[in-house]
Amino acid sequence: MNPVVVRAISALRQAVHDVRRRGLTVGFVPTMGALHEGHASLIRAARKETGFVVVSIFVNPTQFGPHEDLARYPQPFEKDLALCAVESADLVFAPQVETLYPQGFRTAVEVGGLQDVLEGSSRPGHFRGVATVVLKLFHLVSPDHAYFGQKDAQQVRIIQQMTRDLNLPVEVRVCPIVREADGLALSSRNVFLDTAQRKNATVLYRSLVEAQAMIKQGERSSTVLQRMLTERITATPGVILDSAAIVDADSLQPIDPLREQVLIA
Ligand code: PAJ
Repeated sequence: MNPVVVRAISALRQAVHDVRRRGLTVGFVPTMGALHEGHASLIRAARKETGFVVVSIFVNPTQFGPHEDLARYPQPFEKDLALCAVESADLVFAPQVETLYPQGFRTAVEVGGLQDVLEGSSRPGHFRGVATVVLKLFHLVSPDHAYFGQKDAQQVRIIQQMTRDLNLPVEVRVCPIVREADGLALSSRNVFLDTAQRKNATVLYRSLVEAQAMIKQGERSSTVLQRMLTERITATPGVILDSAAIVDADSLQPIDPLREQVLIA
């Protein structure tokens, strides 16, 4: 069955209110559309665990920098709806920009310490935009569970921190990364890659797997691992490395030697 498509806040609130009165739990999958199998896996996880599944499709302008790809971010809305229908989502919330950010909007959520490192250091303001829109969406949808992909590990960490710090009554569920057969993580932006770039992009997965294997064999030096990652990635034609970092999975701070749970980003 096709999901109900809702654009207005009042209609969304009414719909969620109605299903809650029927005793159903609400699962929420926030997205920016251009949906693929990675998003589908989150919708399936929500479908399994909750009685009413809401997917939001909103290309959030506040998380894009001035020189980023906001204007050309893919928006195949009808195709997205078809995927939501196949995965049996109940409601698609697709607001206009002015609905979430009316004239005079001023408030932002900052998750200090976690938002400015790793991807945040090359994309200033990105995670402020993410945290702000996710908080708004949590308030609007008021889900019991919200589903995020481990692919965006820093995003997950920031949302978890925000949820805890602000006592949000939402359980954040983290779902595994869905990859292509050759290891490239599915991403809405992969359509921007030409054939050669698409092939070269697999260096990311290959070098992560190699680092993981080195750790399993006992390597504990972050410096050694980082050197391997940097060499592998910069040696690949057409690839420009922003940063290769090994950080504590909780604080996202560099860690050397490795201990407890680490994140290779
Ligand atoms: P978007 O990039 O559309 O991703 C929506 C969700 O799908 C995120 O939780 C992301 O981690 C997950 N996802 C994307 N590719 C995946 C893959 N290959 N495997 C598993 N999960 C995957 O992330 C955003 O949108 C935005 O920042 C958002 C949270 C919606 C706020 O605007």
